[in-house]
Amino acid sequence: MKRILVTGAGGQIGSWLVPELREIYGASKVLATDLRHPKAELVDAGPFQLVDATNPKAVGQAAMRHGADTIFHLAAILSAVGERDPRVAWHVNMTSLEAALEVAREQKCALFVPSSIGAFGSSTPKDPTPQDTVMRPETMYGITKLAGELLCDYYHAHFGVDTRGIRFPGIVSYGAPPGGGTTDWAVDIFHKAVRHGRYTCFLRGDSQVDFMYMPDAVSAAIQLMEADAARLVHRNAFNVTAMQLTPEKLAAEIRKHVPGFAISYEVDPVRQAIADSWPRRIDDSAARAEWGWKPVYDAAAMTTDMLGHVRTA
Ligand code: NAD
Ligand code: AKB
Repeated sequence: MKRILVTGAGGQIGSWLVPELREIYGASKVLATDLRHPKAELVDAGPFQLVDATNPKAVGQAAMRHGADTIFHLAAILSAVGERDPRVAWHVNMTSLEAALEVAREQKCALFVPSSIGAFGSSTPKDPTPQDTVMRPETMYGITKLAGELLCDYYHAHFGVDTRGIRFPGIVSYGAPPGGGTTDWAVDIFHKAVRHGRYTCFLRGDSQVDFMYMPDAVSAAIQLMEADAARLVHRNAFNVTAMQLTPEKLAAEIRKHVPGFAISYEVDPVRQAIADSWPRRIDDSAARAEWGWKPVYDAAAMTTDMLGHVRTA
């Protein structure tokens, strides 16, 4: 990777990934793009351009002018927002992906596309969830993620595009807030613990899915794009995980630092149904074997770090 374009750069992942890419490859080499103006830090620290990722011409021109050889395509609508307006989710997620794939094909760019644990559905084995298994997602978000994985495989097989992807679990971070997913509770809980000493969760206390801390998610994306292509069997997309959390379990971890922290529950049936349809523990042995995936943060280390940052924000 020498010259990089990032779509959806102002979101939860992009606001971490762009600074890390700029640190490694040089600030001027990483063009951040988004539909909206992101925080000043991202714009001041390197090139930024307003680009609608669903517009292939706009993405193509931005990539051409920047001389991009690699694209990180992050623009998307997430699971909970996607269920509120499924047609918009389909349009944004699929049109923008097709644009990124076509630009990658025409301009010979490598392409990173994040998938999600949302690409699995109720009929998938839940614990453990194998790398290769039944995939019948029930949300529009999940349908776009699975279709996206297949489209990326197609562009690799038929057009030789170097597509690579990760099925991210829920990601916990401070800074830019999450964009409307089912796993957002695991970020919000830290802010409410620090500010109010209590949190009302929209999922049941025993709802378990996979998670990771943002520094691990960013490292994973960069490590996969730097991996030796000859070692990659799966490409689109790799299971990765760092920890399994429930609201009860994370609340207990937070209570070690915030004595008396209280959690209560007001279950949202839509997001509960989504969480219930997702894996409880994914098997990430293919990522470990094919490109050396290994997380740094477990629940205890993440909780200590998150609370330190949220307290000083
Ligand atoms: P986010 O919602 O925080 O950010 C998405 C960004 O895309 C926003 O800045 C938004 O302005 C931008 N965007 C939306 N429509 C656009 C368009 N038409 N053109 C240009 N930009 C547009 O999402 P995120 O959490 O940063 O997720 C990035 C990617 O990672 C998505 O594909 C998401 O599905 C995937 N992912 C995220 C998580 C997670 O927990 N954050 C987990 C699994 C997968
Ligand atoms: C969401 O909840 O939609 C995302 C995801 C796991 O894909 N955080």
